[in-house]
Amino acid sequence: MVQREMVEEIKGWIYEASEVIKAKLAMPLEVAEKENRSDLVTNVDQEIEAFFIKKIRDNYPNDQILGEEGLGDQVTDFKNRVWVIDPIDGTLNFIKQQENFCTMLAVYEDGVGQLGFIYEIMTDELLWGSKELGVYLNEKEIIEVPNKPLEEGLININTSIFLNNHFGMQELAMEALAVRMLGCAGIAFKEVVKGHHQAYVSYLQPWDYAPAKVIFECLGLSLQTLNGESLDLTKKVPIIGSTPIVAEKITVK
Ligand code: 2AM
Ligand code: CA
Ligand code: CA
Ligand code: CA
Repeated sequence: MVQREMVEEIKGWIYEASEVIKAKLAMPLEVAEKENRSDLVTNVDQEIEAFFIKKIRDNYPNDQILGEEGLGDQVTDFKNRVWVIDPIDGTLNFIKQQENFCTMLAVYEDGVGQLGFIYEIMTDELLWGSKELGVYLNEKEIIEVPNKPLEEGLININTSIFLNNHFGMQELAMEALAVRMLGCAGIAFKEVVKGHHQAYVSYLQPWDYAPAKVIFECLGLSLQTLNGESLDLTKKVPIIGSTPIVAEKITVK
């Protein structure tokens, strides 16, 4: 199938899911802890992951699915087509703020990113990228992102990395005009693409960065681990997404 048709189909699923999510915000959430007290999951995370999995299984029955909440497949290799789902990115914000969260989906073929979607539901802002069609913010094409240094802008750093000064990030942060902590990887990557932030640093799982990887590759933005390993979508890694000029300055410790 050509990417244009897949993009329209996936956009339809995302908008349908977002209506469910908005409706669920009016109801009490069931919240459970995962690894620690700030790592939470709700019934909505699970229901939305199940929603996307059904759509994919109905339309692409031979494909593998990697989903954060574990309702998909045990994906051990990225052969053929693999879908990556983060049903609610920024679950803590979803629970505490009812905003600043997004839903994310990516499509890879033989390990190569083809399509990536980051949808911030409450602002109705869909950032999507296609290897064939380019990158769009809703209907507007993004041709290039200004290659600005940290000194001229903002950096978004994961709370734990910043507070514990992992990788010397407090020193790096001092070079920026200010630090932001949005609590949502998808929105953080979107801010870099919009040119509002020059960098985003966090520990992330494959579903947290799979769509951004497609979009950043299309735009020539930099997305790499902080210790120089390539992003292979198999494990949790410390990551920096940034303008190329910022990436050049990051020396790995
Ligand atoms: P999530 O809400 O989908 O879990 C919060 O700083 C950002 O980091 C969110 O995008 C969150 O995604 C992601 N994240 C990755 N691993 C996390 C973890 N163990 N605990 C909380 N957030 C995590
Ligand atoms: Ca989570
Ligand atoms: Ca996430
Ligand atoms: Ca999630």
